[in-house]
Amino acid sequence: MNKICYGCGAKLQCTDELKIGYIPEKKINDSKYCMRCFRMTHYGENYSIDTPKDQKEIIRKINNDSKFVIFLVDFLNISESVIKLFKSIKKKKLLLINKCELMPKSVNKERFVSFIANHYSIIDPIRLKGGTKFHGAKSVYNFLTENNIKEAYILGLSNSGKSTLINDLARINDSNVTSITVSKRANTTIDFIRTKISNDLVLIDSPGFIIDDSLNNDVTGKNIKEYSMNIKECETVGLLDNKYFLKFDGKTQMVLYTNSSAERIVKKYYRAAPNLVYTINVTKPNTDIVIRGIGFITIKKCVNITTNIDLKYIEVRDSMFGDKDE
Ligand SMILES: Nc1nc2c(ncn2[C@@H]2O[C@H](COP(=O)(O)OP(=O)(O)OP(=O)(O)O)[C@@H](O)[C@H]2O)c(=O)[nH]1
Ligand SMILES: [Mg+2]
Repeated sequence: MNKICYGCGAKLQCTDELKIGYIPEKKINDSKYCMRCFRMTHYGENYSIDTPKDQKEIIRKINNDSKFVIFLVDFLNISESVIKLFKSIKKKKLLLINKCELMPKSVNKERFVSFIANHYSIIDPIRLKGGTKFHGAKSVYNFLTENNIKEAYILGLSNSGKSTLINDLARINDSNVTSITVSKRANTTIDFIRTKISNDLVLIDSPGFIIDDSLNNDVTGKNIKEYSMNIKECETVGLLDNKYFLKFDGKTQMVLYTNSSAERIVKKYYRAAPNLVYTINVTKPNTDIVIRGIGFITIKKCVNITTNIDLKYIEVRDSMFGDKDE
């Protein structure tokens, strides 16, 4: 049998219910989806598989091909590790920053794009996407037609919105292709899925990348939100059910951008917070502390922070949103 699930790209099989692509034998002739995609779409069941396609193999395949690449990352997850992955693609490519409708309204989009280009030394085009109508996919369609791109891989981080983009572009083009499965979970798409959007456009969906050096690999999330807090001297912020702490030695304002649930973020004063062995010195006002896997925190004032988060998960950069109060 050589049928492929339209929802996730896995090869359909009727022998092992616990493996990807399973479909009961009696359904094989009239269903386009595997059981997992069917359940995700119809019952909102949400389960990931833990055997994603090898990331190096994906990059190798793309680099041996001549097609254009659209690389998606949502603004929450921009980090050195992700940009390194983006740069490992040696093809003509676009960095597409997604879910931008959730950025603070005051962010100057042009300044933001030039900051990303300069800070991460990116020479490829960068575009922002997000919105209420088709999640802002029309701008991507315009980019593809303006640049005469007829075939492209859609690559990027898991949960960044790759499959959603293809479904949206199909709807914009009134195409009646079968929808690809989308979900809030990691690794929804299992294998490459080729979709003919129109006579002039073919897009290839791909399994999402998971960043290795991430503190929290559960990319499942609510939508990205910001939490603003005024911090007093020696106050401590607990993250992810008080598993991680940040203790501030001075007064500042901080804004946390994350897709973890609000109830998992608490602010408390600890006389002696446990094992805060790492130090981050914020030497410039408006600095971002990126905690890969959680999001990032903009710190408004110079302050020293002690934490139990290993610094290998942390990146310090100028605030990518700039001084919004300017
Ligand atoms: N706010 C917002 N959410 C979006 C946007 N695009 C996609 N999403 C949401 O992001 C989540 C992940 O979307 P998918 O399209 O399944 O992501 P993916 O990149 O294909 O994920 P994998 O298949 O796991 O690699 C879903 O909950 C989408 O509704 C957007 O522009 N804005
Ligand atoms: Mg997908």
